[in-house]
Amino acid sequence: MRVWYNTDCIDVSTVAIEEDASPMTRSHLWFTEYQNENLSLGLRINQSLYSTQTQYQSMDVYETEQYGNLLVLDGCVMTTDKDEFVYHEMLSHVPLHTHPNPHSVLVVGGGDGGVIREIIKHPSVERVVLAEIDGEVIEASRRYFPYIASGLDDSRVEIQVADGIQYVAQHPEEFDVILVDSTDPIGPAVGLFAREFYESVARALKPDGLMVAQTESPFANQQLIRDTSARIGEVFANVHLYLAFVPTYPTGMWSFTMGSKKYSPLDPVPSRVQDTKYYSTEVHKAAFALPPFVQELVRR
Ligand code: SPD
Repeated sequence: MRVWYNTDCIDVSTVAIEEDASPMTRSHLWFTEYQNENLSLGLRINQSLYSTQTQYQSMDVYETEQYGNLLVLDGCVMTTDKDEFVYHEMLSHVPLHTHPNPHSVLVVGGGDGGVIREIIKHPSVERVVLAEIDGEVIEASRRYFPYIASGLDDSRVEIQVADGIQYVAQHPEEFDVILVDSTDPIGPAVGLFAREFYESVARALKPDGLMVAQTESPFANQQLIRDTSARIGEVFANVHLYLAFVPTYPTGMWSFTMGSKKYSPLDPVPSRVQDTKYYSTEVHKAAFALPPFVQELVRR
């Protein structure tokens, strides 16, 4: 059996579920994310748990042998049970330890809830808005990723099933921190990488606010990182790129770009959270030490 799904994940890609010649004791099914013409990630799957076409994207949930449950949107790996903590901790705790006293936080995208779960660990945070365009992602996460979604019912969390671009435009000077937990820069997420969006984000932030966006892989998405860093740098007084290692994302090396009106992330406040598996003050500082080939991408 060989079933191919056409997707648009990162330039040229497809997703395959195909049999292999493994012993009968293991599942013969594999999920493959073809990241470009020459690169793929393969995960043995025990079973397909859910598959649908929402109003905005295709969505699949698989149980994998290596990484637990896997969420796939438009053919791209979004998160897995076993390695999600890296991405969610680094997208949230780095900015929340850069701002000295964050009270109100907006998450654009991120309907799985992983970033929300981390944000509410901060005692100073009084209000968190999740602006996710696709309500079906939220529901699937609650059902198949209960730990990742576990913060969504916190009393400080307000869920808006809404276009994040419009939401940001309609809420001037409201937030201390805005986090852009987007899908890859295809389909509904393209606008989240545009200069106009970053200008709108700057307006939605308070005068000392800051933002972070996930900005893909320095190996696989160099032009996107150049463009994004330049755009955020044109809008914010300070722009900084930092790195983390996410095993199931293309190449494993992942980047985040911070735009800050006032505060520098290079001198974080002491850690306010105990139960992290990746984030620490030392990791925070080290994440901004860039290899020369990455420095080259963000040189202004
Ligand atoms: N190629 C993977 C990019 C995924 C970025 N967002 C993931 C959402 C997890 N909350």
